[in-house]
Amino acid sequence: MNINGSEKLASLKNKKVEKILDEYITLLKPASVTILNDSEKDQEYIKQLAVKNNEEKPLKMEGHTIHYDSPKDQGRDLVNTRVLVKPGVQLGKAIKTTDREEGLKEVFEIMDGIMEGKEMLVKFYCLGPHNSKFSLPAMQITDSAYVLHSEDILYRQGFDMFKELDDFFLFVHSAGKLENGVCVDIDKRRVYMDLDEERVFTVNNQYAGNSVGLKKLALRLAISKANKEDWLCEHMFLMGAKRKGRITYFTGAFPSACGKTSTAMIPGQSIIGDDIAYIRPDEEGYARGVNVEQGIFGIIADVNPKDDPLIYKTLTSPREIIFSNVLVQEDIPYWLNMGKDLPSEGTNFIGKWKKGMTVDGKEVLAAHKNARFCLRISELENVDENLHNPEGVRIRGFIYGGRDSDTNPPLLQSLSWAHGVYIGASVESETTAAALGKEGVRKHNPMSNVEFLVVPLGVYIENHLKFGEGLDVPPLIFSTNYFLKEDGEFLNAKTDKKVWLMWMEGRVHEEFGALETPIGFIPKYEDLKKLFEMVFSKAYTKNNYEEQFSIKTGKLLERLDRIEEIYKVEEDIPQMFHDHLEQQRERLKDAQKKLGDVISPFKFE
Ligand code: OXD
Ligand code: MN
Repeated sequence: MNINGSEKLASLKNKKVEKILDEYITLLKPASVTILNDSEKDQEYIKQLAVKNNEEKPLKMEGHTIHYDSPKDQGRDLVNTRVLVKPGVQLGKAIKTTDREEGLKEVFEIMDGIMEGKEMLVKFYCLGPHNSKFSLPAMQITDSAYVLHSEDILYRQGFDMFKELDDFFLFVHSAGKLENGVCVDIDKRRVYMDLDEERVFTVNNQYAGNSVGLKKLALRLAISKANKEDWLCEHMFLMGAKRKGRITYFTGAFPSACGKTSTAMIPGQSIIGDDIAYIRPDEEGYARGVNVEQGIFGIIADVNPKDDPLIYKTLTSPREIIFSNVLVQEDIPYWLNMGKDLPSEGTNFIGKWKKGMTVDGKEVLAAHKNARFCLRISELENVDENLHNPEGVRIRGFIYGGRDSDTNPPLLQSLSWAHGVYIGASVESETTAAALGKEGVRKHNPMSNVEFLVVPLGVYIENHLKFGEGLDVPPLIFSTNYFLKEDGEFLNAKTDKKVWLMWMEGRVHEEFGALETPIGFIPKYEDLKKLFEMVFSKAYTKNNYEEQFSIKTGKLLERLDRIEEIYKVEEDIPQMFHDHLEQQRERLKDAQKKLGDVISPFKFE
């Protein structure tokens, strides 16, 4: 077999890498193999290959390209993504598993010869900043230049880390058969995680949530590792909140498409990451975190000059960006709710598109709701100076967001770390387009991480409890809900999240008081009034406050029952979790009896 770049391989002197290559060359049977290092030249090679292979097409603006996924591969595959487990291993109801031996046999059969006639690409990356206790090395094998181009944007290069190293994550991917640069054998799509060997096999897909090893696949391997080693690997953004000339770092876990990227991008603040954080204790007893990534694979729908001015500006100027599954006309990309009229025809993920077109009786929108952009965080004006700091940053607050139209108030602070873990473990969200399946269904999503959990929920919750208890200054825990409605209308403007963030920042520095309710602390009216005035020069009325922050005991009790039902069938949930649930129920029932079903926040003064 002719290996391009064999001298690079030799320079690594890595027996394990060489063995892996032999093994997968034999299995995948590529026509050629190319080993890539961190050089500009190799990155340029990949960019050009993605275009040559038709997986990307250049757009009008310099550096912009468009990639399309199959109409059936527009989100993460929840059915065929599985953890391989040995006989007798139980991971609980939330996690899809397959017997390890059977799964390996199946996926190796699908992968046998899948790269015939194709070029196998091999590259090395670093999850987390370089030279840091957070760094985890990862090796990627793929036949998709789009996957490697995405990884070159989203992750730090890691070739040098592999010199004689034998502990790393491995991702083996093939897009399978392509037509017009798009993979076609979707019915044979598989994403199988082999935790024992810290490797993932993913095949017959291109949507980055399924194909890009270092993203959601590495997230799962790292969750397994973190839970064995007592640190946290979370589906969280990491950002700096700026107030009074200081900067305070927050992480936030939101289910997909629930305002996570736009929270991380709140104007006037700084961003470290929008999706995945590793968090470890530091010597002074604080939590420290890093962004695992260095780029954003963000949802592009709704990015418009009014709601997300910074991202919009970045997306509409020349720089390296991969757009996916948007509408293109005359080499210009268009997406849903971008703040201007869209053309009535063009090309999108189904091919040639015209307004009003239907497929299987359903109208096809101009662009997919889960269409994405992929760019480096360093391209953003609000990039935080600590993006690559090997020490990470001190995290003072965790934010858990959900998507809930009728129950939770927009903002809440937990009564304690353990109560915060209970809040995080009870996140519910109405489903969106980021995962395949029906939209708008209320789903339990603990720490917004449920789709990536590979350890039993009980172990995961226990690890959170222990993590906070081990800190001298644990992060405060908050929850937000941007989606509260009354008579079908949202009760908050999209931009209100900036006020919530300023309040959380003030709470960290003990500058605002709060009202204690049965479900946690809520802001005082006067503080919000001042913040709305200061941040937006906007009047915030008592009526606004009352509508948004009333405690709906009946609905909250119903929600609590739903959560209890779910946890009843999970094994080994820490007693402390059940205690918090029971205490919250008692507090709610008490308040309901004394103050009524829907309680004005002013009653808690
Ligand atoms: C993502 C997701 O793409 O969570 O970040 O789906
Ligand atoms: Mn995500």
